[in-house]
Amino acid sequence: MDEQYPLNGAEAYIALGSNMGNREQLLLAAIGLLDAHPEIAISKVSGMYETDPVGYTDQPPFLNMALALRTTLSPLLLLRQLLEFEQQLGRVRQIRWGPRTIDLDLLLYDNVRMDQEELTLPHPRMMERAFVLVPLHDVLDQSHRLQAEVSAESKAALLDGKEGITLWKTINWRSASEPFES
Ligand code: X6L
Ligand code: MG
Ligand code: MG
Repeated sequence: MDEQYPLNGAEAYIALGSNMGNREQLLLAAIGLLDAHPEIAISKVSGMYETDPVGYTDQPPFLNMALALRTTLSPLLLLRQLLEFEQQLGRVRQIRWGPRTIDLDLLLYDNVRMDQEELTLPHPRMMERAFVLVPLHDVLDQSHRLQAEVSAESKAALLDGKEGITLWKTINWRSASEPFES
């Protein structure tokens, strides 16, 4: 049997960003690595948004996305796996807030709150970043406790246009665990 068992475990949300190299291919490669992991199952994939750089603005525009996934990894093990995937996809940390091939940020993990040197949950700055909230809104569960806030903030950001966020493309993504059509 090549079919995977359904993966229960925790619900986590990940933000992805790329502004070096073939941004779209890098985002797709990151999704592929995540989906191939035996303890991670992707449940939803956002649109791909092109976004003006924030923080350090003298760099190329980003493509940003978000994913909803289920995982049996703990928060810290999931974070370390994300950092390992960044390395596999050629991430080299040079300038703080500078260009990167791929950035994989853990935003939310169930309702876990933690504040450790290695990891803070929820992500401490996610609600201030439209390039995170707009894609997150695409994948956030309807019944999530942050749904109203994320929805309001992301709609405002898209409408006023000041945030420099535009939908770049929508991808057709299917989980490896879904059956193929015959
Ligand atoms: C004042 C000072 C205001 C710093 C904002 C915001 C710093 C965001 C860093 C900030 C400040 C960040 C991305 C990005 C970065 C991304 C887009 C960061 C880390 N990552 N811009 N800038 N997308 N559009 O993924 O998020 S650097
Ligand atoms: Mg980031
Ligand atoms: Mg990061």
